[in-house]
Amino acid sequence: MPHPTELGEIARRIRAHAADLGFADLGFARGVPPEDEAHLERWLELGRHGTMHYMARHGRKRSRPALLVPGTLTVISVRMDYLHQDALPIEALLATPERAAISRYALGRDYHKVLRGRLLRLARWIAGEIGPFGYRVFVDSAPVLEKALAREAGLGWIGKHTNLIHPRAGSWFFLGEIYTDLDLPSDRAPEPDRCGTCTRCLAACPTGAILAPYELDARRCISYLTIENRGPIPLELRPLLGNRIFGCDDCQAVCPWNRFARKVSIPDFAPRPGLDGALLTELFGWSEEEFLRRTEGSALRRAGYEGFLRNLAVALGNGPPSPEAIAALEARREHPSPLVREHVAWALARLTASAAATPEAKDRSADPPAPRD
Ligand code: B12
Ligand code: SF4
Ligand code: SF4
Repeated sequence: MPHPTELGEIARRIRAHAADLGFADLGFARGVPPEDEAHLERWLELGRHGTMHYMARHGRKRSRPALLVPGTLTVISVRMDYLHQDALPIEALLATPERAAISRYALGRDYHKVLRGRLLRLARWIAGEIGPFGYRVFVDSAPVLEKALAREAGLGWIGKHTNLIHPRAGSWFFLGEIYTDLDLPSDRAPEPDRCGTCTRCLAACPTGAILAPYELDARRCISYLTIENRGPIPLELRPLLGNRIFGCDDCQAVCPWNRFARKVSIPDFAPRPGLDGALLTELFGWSEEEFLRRTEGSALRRAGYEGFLRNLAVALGNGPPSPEAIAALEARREHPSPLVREHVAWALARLTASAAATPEAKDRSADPPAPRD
């Protein structure tokens, strides 16, 4: 173990090497204050985690690093920007309802793999510099309170939409950590909360999932509904999803601090060919084999093939009642999965109703239009 006076210099060099590995920032945290633990526990008690049972499974290991990895003294927290220069603006996709709006973070290679590989390289480099030390690397892979740790490490503040924001870099970034038994100095104070009187994210959320500033009900969040949720999407929320088939970016897209976000050219985060701006009907035509092949090493895998079709059915049902959309849904009417069949039936009923309600249809038929749900 190095002498304490050497540790400040080591911390400086770790930060410099992290930048060489592509991390946008790095800081050191000892743990999180008791308020975060209390908020987490209240959130769980209120059931706001829905079916994400892994959020409740590990007790206080999530809020106390040394309970998860005994001997942990310092958490090295990193962030990595992901908004790729080649990605289409999400606003443009939301304005074209026949196309799929995929959350910008999921267009390239799975971030867990990208960050984990680089964090391991960073940890091995540190060991090469100072000798063996105890460490574990995490990227959303264990009970870790990543945002609160990053805030304590000086990487930003948790905004009213509950994502971490940096005043000069916005919020389009991922977080990762190295839990270490090194006694590294916290060399930065946490960033102050700069949300001020702004409430844009609360107003922009399509499903009203941000119940109050800093309070997210995951059960209403489109990210949860389209990725984590394995069951049906609640009927009353389906029309609100629009064409968002995997995750949602709305609360971040309206955040004024994202004016300062830098776009990246990291090849791992470049959109996969044919994915960004793809037609819903095209994606809905993928076989399971094609889904598995096209989503190899991608975060999109997490929804599973059934979940992917479920989400696409909802998006098609929310889109224009074109012959192509109706034909694509008809082709999946007898899908072996009851989950997919039910969402397809919902979408077809909706499209048929809206086709009947268009002025052209009214001209063609004397029948009253079918009611919309
Ligand atoms: C569960 C989870 C989700 C859930 C729940 C989100 C949530 N806010 O908790 C769902 C599936 C909805 C989700 C969605 C998304 N996620 Co997510 N998710 C996680 C995960 C695994 C745990 C988050 C967690 O601890 N939640 C627990 C609750 C209690 O946390 P919280 O609501 O933020 O509350 C904290 C504070 O806000 C505060 N607090 C709570 N209540 C109150 C009340 C008051 C009054 C106050 C003052 C404070 C306060 O205390 C709590 C503890 O610190 C982390 C990875 C990890 N291991 O940390 C990624 C993570 C948070 N997700 C991430 C991302 C990118 C997303 C999405 C943007 C993806 C997308 N585009 O679809 C969305 C954003 C949705 C949103 N507005 O938050 C990134 C965020 C990066 C960043 N810049 O912050 C993370 C860190 C993954 C990573 N390694 O990069 N996610
Ligand atoms: S990700 Fe979308 S649904 Fe979830 S809180 Fe943000 S705006 Fe709302
Ligand atoms: S949109 Fe406004 S309130 Fe929401 S996180 Fe950004 S600055 Fe804070």
